[in-house]
Amino acid sequence: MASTKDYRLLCLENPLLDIQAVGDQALLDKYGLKANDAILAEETHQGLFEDLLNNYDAKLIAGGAAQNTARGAQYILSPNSVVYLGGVGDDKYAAILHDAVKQAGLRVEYRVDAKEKTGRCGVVITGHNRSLCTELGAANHYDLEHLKKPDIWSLVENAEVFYIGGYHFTVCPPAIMELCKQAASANKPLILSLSAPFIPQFFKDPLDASAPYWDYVIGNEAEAEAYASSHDLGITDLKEIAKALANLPKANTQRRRVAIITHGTEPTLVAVQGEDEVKEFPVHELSKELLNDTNGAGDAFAGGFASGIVEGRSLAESIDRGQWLARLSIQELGPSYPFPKQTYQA
Ligand code: 26A
Repeated sequence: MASTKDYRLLCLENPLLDIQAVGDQALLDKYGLKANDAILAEETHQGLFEDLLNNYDAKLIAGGAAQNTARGAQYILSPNSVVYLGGVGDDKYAAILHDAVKQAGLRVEYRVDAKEKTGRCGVVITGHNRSLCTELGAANHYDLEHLKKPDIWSLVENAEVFYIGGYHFTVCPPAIMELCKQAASANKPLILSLSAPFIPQFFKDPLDASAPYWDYVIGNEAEAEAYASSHDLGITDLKEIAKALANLPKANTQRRRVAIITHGTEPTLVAVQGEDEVKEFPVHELSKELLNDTNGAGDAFAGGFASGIVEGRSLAESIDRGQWLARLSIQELGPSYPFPKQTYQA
């Protein structure tokens, strides 16, 4: 096994297997899904997974938002740079995840639950939209005990940068807070993704408890808007929301917070704590014929961005890496990256 010192970026969230297919409005309607959304599965969604597999030519693809990000960062960084934590079951879906991360050179430390099944995410693609419906399964049983095991905790202590997928607020906020406090006390950067509109809407309290510890906060336009409305900011302009996020109170005052809002094919917005100007970074264009699907585009952006932060690159280059990796990922099926590998050039 490689030495724990090698892992520069440590990521935490929910490992899932994506069951992804191209669907149609009728399928969305049948399960009451919105074309572009991410939700937790309820009783009424139970049939979706079988439906996708039996009637829609679904593919099984490694997913879990921050696991996609971790694979993405590892895609750019030198070998043995990224480690990912989360919970899985002891089943064939976990085996598929193990294969995928092995190919990606990502080290994972899964908490294996003997009783629960590996989580799955039904992905319905309609045009440029993707609807995500997740049954967390074993991912929902990640716990502080796993994080605090001496061999895992030493990975935490040796990491240089932390990445937390906001979806994990539905699972284990205490584990998130441990990483937050560790980052601040060691003056290491922590990156948080808002992940989905329902996180600021319905997991506001644990999200807010972690806010002082965000060095970088990343969200898309829908997540930013959900944050603004659930926090009664009274603003809808994305640049103003970016500024508000950047200027929230901060625990570690040695680093100024940066808020990043992605916006599909519109420019990425970047606000820095204490600065008036919100910068715009145009995305890397992709012709329509080359687009495969957008599932995982945001995760890929975060992976490229995190790779820049790990390597101490400028904010502009880190954003550029994010846009570069997102552009590559949307040409693949699901949240994947092309092999043979392409090399980022600043
Ligand atoms: C808690 N929830 C709902 C989730 C997710 C999730 N990853 C972690 N937790 N819901 C969807 N995903 C993942 O998001 C990726 C696309 O951004 C899917 O597995 C998909 O790969």
